[in-house]
Amino acid sequence: MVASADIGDLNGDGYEDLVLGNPTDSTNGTWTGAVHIYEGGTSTHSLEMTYEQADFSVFGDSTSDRLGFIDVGDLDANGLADLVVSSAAGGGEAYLFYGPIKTNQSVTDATAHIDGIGNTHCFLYSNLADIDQDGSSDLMATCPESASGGLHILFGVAM
Ligand SMILES: [Ca+2]
Ligand SMILES: [Ca+2]
Ligand SMILES: [Ca+2]
Repeated sequence: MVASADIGDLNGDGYEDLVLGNPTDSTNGTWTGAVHIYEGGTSTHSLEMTYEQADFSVFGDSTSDRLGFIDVGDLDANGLADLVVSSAAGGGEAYLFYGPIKTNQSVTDATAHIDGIGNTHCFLYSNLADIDQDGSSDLMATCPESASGGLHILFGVAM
């Protein structure tokens, strides 16, 4: 199941890569979830791609976490694409992976980890955009069931 898809140069080779979030992946247990990255370049992929054909993946490690809601942007404004992966664990969590990413990853490899706000769907509908126009992507997290009810914005920091 593809829950979300985005494009960005995650491995830093100058070609855009295809990123697919698959929260029903069960590689490490039932619905641990995964993100699959297909490298762009001069060679072509078949139009009928399977998850097994991904060049590398990010795997969840806890049953029912459903890792796999993704966004690609440049959080630290260094010109390299970064990956935000959300899961349904606990109050909904987000994992930040700073590019370049070139090999299989686990959630324990994430550069940063953000906990949700006490409800079950925080970050699942997150989005990246440069709201303050300083060159860094900013993370918008909608937490529809939180007491404060809504949109939280985490500003990226240019380095
Ligand atoms: Ca690339
Ligand atoms: Ca970056
Ligand atoms: Ca920004």
